[in-house]
Amino acid sequence: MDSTHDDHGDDARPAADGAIADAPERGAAHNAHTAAEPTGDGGHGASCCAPTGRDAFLSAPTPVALGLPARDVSGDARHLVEQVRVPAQTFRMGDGRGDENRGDGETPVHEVTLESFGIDATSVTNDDFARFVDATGYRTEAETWGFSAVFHLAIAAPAEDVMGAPAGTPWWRGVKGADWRHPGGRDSDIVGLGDHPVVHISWNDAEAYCAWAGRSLPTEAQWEAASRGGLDGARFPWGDDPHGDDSVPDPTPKPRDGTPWRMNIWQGVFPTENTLEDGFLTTAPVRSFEPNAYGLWQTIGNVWEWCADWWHPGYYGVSPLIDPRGPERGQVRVMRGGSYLCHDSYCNRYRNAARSSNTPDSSMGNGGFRTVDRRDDSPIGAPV
Ligand SMILES: [Ca+2]
Ligand SMILES: [Ca+2]
Ligand SMILES: [Cu+2]
Repeated sequence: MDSTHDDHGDDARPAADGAIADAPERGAAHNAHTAAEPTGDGGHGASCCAPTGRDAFLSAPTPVALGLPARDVSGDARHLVEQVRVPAQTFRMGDGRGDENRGDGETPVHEVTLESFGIDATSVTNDDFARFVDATGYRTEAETWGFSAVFHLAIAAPAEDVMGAPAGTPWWRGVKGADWRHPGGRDSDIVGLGDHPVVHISWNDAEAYCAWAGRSLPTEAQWEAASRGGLDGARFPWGDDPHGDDSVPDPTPKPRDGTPWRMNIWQGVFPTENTLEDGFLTTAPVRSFEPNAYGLWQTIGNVWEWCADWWHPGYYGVSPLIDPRGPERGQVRVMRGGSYLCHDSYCNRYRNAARSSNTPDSSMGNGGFRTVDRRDDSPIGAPV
């Protein structure tokens, strides 16, 4: 195993994309990274709505082998999530409104050209993920590590299962026994939640699903183009108003204060009092609210969605104009869209342009994914 490390010399950063079979190295690399330079909680993204890495909960994590899919073959009818088509386009990527959280790297706004691609209309659900696990016996990283991150009001576990809270984000707990089948801990289950997004899914878990399903995680550019739904520069998939769209009649039932919400985020006083104006404390069924003009549901809010790319705050300044795929190396992977925990007072990352990230082995109760048509490795326009 360690021979695979030679290519990287003393460079402790994880291997480049696609090294799904390289679990032992990645685990070691993760530990090296977090020991040498903890991601911290002040500078960027992951601190408010998502815990930052497993080491936030564990001072001395035990490296463990990942469970890998029993089979790695292209899917036939395995991946049953409805597909929508994003047309070929050149769009303006990034935040042009000054909404950015400092350090997230949402600027500069830059034009990006993409070919057409198919993408999941919804995030992958518990029912979808169960088909994968039934077929492969795959064990998620939350199961392998024995714990995952749960929002304090969503814990359903005896006190002895609840680990500490990371500094700076006291609303997160590591909960032993929390995983995709037990989103709040051992006293919870997913009965009746088959159409909710699967959560407690690490980037590595999502990649394993993709390998089985013959799919890929979206690149960050694909995700943003899909979420924008063709609306140039808009803050949200439907426009700029978090409560609706000025130009389109809104069929969403009115919540009790008369203000319709178009997404599942947090209303009230974060992190203690959720007024549930949008109807949901944690996850909502994937077809809640209204889809955007391309037919995508809930890119914004509900659950964070992993992207294929490594994250770097300076990437937009150097990224290629055509089909950008992220930095070649990195330590954290991009997450997009925000979650049911996003609230103005702590995190306004429930926007098309917003960026966050986490280590590839991190999992949490508000983290899931959706997939796109499998990518080949040749850049658009390259000779075939
Ligand atoms: Ca909510
Ligand atoms: Ca989402
Ligand atoms: Cu947030």
